[in-house]
Amino acid sequence: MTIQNRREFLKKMGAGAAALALPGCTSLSSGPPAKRPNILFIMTDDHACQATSCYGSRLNETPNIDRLAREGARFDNAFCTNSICAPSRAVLLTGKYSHLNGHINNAVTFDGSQQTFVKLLRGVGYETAVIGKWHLKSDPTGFDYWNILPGQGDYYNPLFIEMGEKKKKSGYVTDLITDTFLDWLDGRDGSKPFCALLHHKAPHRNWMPGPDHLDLYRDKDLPVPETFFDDYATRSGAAREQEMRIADHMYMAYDLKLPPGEKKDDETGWEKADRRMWKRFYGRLDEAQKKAWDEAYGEENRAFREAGLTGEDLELWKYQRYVKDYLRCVASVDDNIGRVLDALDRMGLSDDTVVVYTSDQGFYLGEHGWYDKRFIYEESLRMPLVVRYPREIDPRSCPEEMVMNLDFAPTFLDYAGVKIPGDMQGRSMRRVLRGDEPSDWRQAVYYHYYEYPGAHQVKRHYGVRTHRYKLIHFYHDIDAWELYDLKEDPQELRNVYGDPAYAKVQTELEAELERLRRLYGDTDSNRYMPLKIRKKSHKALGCPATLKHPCSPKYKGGGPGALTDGLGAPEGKMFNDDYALWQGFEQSDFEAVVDLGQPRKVNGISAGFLQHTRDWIFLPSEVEIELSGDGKIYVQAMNARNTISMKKEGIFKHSFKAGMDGLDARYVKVKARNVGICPDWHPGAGGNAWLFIDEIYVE
Ligand code: SGN
Ligand code: CA
Repeated sequence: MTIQNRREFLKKMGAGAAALALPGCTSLSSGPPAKRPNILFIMTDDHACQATSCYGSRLNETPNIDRLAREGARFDNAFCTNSICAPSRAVLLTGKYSHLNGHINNAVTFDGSQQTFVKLLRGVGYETAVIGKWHLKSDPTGFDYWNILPGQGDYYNPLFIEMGEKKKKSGYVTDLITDTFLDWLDGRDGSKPFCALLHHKAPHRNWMPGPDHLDLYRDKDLPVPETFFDDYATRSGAAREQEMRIADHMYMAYDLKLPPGEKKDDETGWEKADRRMWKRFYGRLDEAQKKAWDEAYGEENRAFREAGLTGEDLELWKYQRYVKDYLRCVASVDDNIGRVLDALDRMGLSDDTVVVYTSDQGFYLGEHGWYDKRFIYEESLRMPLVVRYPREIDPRSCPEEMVMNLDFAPTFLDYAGVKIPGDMQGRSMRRVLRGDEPSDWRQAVYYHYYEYPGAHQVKRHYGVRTHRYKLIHFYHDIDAWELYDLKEDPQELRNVYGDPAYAKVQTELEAELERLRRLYGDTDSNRYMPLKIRKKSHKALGCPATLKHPCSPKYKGGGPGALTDGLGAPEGKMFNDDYALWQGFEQSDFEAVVDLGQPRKVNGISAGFLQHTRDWIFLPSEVEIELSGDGKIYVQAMNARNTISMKKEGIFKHSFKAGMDGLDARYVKVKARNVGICPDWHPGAGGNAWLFIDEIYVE
């Protein structure tokens, strides 16, 4: 009897037969199976369905992920609750939405003391491990073994942190993570079931292909998405004001692998940052790796420089370079999944292991002209999700239910026979996976994204998606609604919010959105709002500041003008708004001249600096203030070495007070020395230290 027949046979027998165990088969009853399965949770970072062949990719082949789908189930309606890395990871561990697990964006630190499914599994005798990308800032808790990349990690010769100990490994990150997992799998004593999180960095930005895939797609062009030249005509301002366009927001070297030319005097801040990042990333390659890299890109780069492309041709060139590199990273992921599946076969573990393949969210591969994620639109909301467990899941099944990353934790607990805690907000997918569709399964998913202001400037929004429609509310410094009919308009090009033809649908969705916000306890919209800051008046308010070294485009805090806009980050709440107010300097010093416009009486000068060492941000080692009447000859007014401990966190001001009468000056120069590299006691020891400055006040 094939599995399919067996299932049908049992169905025909009715509910009573559900507990019947056929000879040689596992019982299909609910509750713990005779043997608790192993759980292998493979997750990549930013892998879109559009780049997975079992999801009908037009771009590439992923034979090993396809194999999992063929031997198990493929979900076509799997969604994340907040389309960004660290929040997605926090959701999967806790089974709770971001507003409850506290991890609303990439800037905060995960509270590792809270309940996770991993801890619960460990409590009932599972051996637990996490290997690869972690990105939650605090050390992993609840794992017998952990070996993670610090932060985002590096593609080549990356640093790992194994149970608190730093180790640099030679090679390519996707291969190395897999090697580490296979070693761990081999070394287990085998008496306990295992739960392993195998989490890849790839194919995250900056999409550096591994040595085995550098030449893939070299001589062919890939199809361009139909929406590549989207003009966002019917959308709200959110789609126009983002900073994630392939055409406009990519670095030529760091992202597009065109080595910077000779240093020019009139380089923009953006170009300088690109040069620095390129040096850092390409600089990690050893000589042999560099040789292979240069051979792979050299000819194409030469041709590009000769061609002098502009306009749409240039945009399309960028698209091809970006997508090919992305897919090369995916190819390595797929090969390595093949290695893992072979190992499970070899070790006789395939039948007793629930293997999940997913990504922390989706990604844009040129759709709407974009890269990155964050929006509730389909490409970034959807995750690839395939699950194989031969004892319970039919080969080639395709459940249509809407599932979420919120459901992982309850699902794994269910497989292990552990009671699902009442405060977990997801639902076990186990019955859905057995083809036994619960009649009360959800008909809508709720979504909430927070990281604004922040990288890529995607506005804060929440929304609801049903099988057919999607309603979105963008808020904070915008108040705009969008409504899409996914059946008539699967590419979401026609916002029908306010269209009388959709009045009824709109009303129903508004009610559903409200219902879900209540259901999940997300009704307090102000809870995670960035602070409204009171503007403080001072003599340099609105005066131009000229920077000697450009700030990092990652933390540009509104640009140099923001140094004198009267808005300073207030103490206490500076961490949960993605440092939007701060200007960051990676390894470089800070030096700015503020022109007061005319000679003025200066009574005091101060500048605010941040120390948040978890994010490698340190106070400057030294601050100097100089004054000048003509902008040529400067006189030192203050020179102070920092005396505050590096282990103390917070905002600290360096100030200088003039005598009773004040001093006459038109130009104020503030210099701050970056500590340079993270000190020895720090997890990032030897890595680039950051200096963060906020307002320069002149009284
Ligand atoms: C980095 C990337 C962004 C990316 C975020 C978040 N910039 O900041 O492009 O959106 O990570 O990604 S980079 O210049 O550093 O590459 S996430 O996967 O961690 O959420
Ligand atoms: Ca991601």
